[in-house]
Amino acid sequence: MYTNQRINALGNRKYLAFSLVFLPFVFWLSWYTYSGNSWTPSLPFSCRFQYAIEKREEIPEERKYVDHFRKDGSYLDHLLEIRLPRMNYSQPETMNPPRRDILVMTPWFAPIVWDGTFNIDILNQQFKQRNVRIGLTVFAIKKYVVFIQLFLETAEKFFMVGHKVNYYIMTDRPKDVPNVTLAEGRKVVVLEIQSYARWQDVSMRRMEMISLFAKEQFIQEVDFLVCVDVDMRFSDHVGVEILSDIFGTLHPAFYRGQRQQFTYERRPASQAYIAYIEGDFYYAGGFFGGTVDEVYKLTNQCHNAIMTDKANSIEALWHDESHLNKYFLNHKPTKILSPEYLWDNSMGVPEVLRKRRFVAVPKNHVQIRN
Ligand code: UD2
Repeated sequence: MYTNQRINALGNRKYLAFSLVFLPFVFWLSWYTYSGNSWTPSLPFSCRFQYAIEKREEIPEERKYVDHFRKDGSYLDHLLEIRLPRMNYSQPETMNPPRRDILVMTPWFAPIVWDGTFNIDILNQQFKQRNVRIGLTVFAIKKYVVFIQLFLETAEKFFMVGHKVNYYIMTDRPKDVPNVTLAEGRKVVVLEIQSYARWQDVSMRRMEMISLFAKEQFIQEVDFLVCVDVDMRFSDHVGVEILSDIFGTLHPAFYRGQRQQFTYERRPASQAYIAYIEGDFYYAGGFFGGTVDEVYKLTNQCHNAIMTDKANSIEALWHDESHLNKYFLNHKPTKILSPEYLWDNSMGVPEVLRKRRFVAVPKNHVQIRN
């Protein structure tokens, strides 16, 4: 009897222990699901997921939910219903292309962006629905800080107007970055970096810096990166029509040229070497971009090639620009910007150029680089 009571009591205690420890554990397990490095609640997931998609820029930690469920097919079940509103615009005509004077498509079906080839209202709607965030990286080392003010002021007028923009200003002189009034949803992020004695190294190290910050910071903060020279001003619309996985820009001095005339690196000893029988276009070092992933791949690969050249005591003819051209030979850009997006007024204004959107600020090279 005593024994039986003990057994019953023991049984009751076991049952109590089971209820107190095991049941909450089972409940906890069903509540949580493993996500990457962290435990995340799964029950309220669909609400959080929608919320994460809609508000992700306000609560960056929510991105991990989105990223986790993208890996899994259930993401497709949770997609928001996205459709364009009714819009009024002229019909695209199959037999009447808007431009006949220029190439608008590469042989690998990448569009070449010229004025008249796109409808910005449709594109703005599409990118707004994606709540796109754009990072504009620009380097202002040593005396080049003098260009920041005009660059930012004109960017506020013409660059990605109505969209979210982070201006990433990489400089060795953070105190010299001027205060410029910015529209809502846009901010300046000053990143202090080291300077190099030679201007060639300043130019080439941009690849290293962009790849480092892409991995550490940009990937958390923006969807696309646009990487440009600072000694420039925006003088007409530059918007979401430029965005694509990976894009480059036709250099203003070579967009009409034959590949043999391009100033590619021609010495086989360099990683940037391109033979005379190769090459599609000559791309400018001063304007490229894409998704953060793709820009990371590009800049990381170009930086490694620059370092290999350095170890072999060779420096490509046009520095980072030569390596960029080599990269684009092997990894074709998914969109190409016409020279409207990088022009130098000292080259005049050919008829084909209906707009000059981003133009070089005249400078004394020796004075400013010294
Ligand atoms: C020309 C071309 C550019 C590229 C480059 C080759 C045009 C409009 N531009 O630009 O596309 O072919 O030559 O290198 O045709 N920088 C500093 N501090 C320095 C030096 C450079 O911050 O002391 C940065 C800055 O962001 C500048 C960029 O590096 O915009 C390139 O500068 P650059 O003066 O070498 O290039 P630039 O204007 O002659």
